[in-house]
Amino acid sequence: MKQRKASIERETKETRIIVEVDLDSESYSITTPIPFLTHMLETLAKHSGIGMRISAEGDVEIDEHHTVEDTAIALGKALTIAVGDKKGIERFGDAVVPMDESVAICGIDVSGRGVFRFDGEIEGEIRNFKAENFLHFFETLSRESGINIYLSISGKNLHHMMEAGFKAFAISLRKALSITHSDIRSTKGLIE
Ligand SMILES: [Mn+2]
Repeated sequence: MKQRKASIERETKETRIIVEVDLDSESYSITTPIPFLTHMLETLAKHSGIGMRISAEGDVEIDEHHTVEDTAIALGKALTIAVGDKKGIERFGDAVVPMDESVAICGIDVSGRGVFRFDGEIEGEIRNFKAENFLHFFETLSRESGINIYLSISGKNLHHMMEAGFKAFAISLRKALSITHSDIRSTKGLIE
């Protein structure tokens, strides 16, 4: 089987991001200047079963926005390349993840289009990671990876809500990117 890997290096005046993904490996190492983002990316790697090496640096003294956004851009681009022509992938994936009083519901379609829809109310901040940047991460990742992501979260504890969201997305991704047949899962014969 063709190797499903990619690496992206992206440097701007605001950030420097290196992302390597290997859909058929499981090892990961994540470094970012935003501890909660690191925690979420490790959660994503662990539960998606996707091998990831992510090294992010950025101007977090201004706001964590640039670093979160650019990490999502690089990860999205890497996933697009690693997924390739989408031959044999399951394409759709979903998960419901309860985490104590919170619950996240996710459904994804590796469609090549990249629309993000969020249902719920999420606000607040954990250290230097704001809920608005949690949403911005998924919106950006969706656009750059061409994966439609539906995410619904309810709960009270912000840490649980965001972590359940990342876990539900990770499990959905593991299902959707798994090789389950030998064809293209579309009546068009093409997924784009
Ligand atoms: Mn946690």
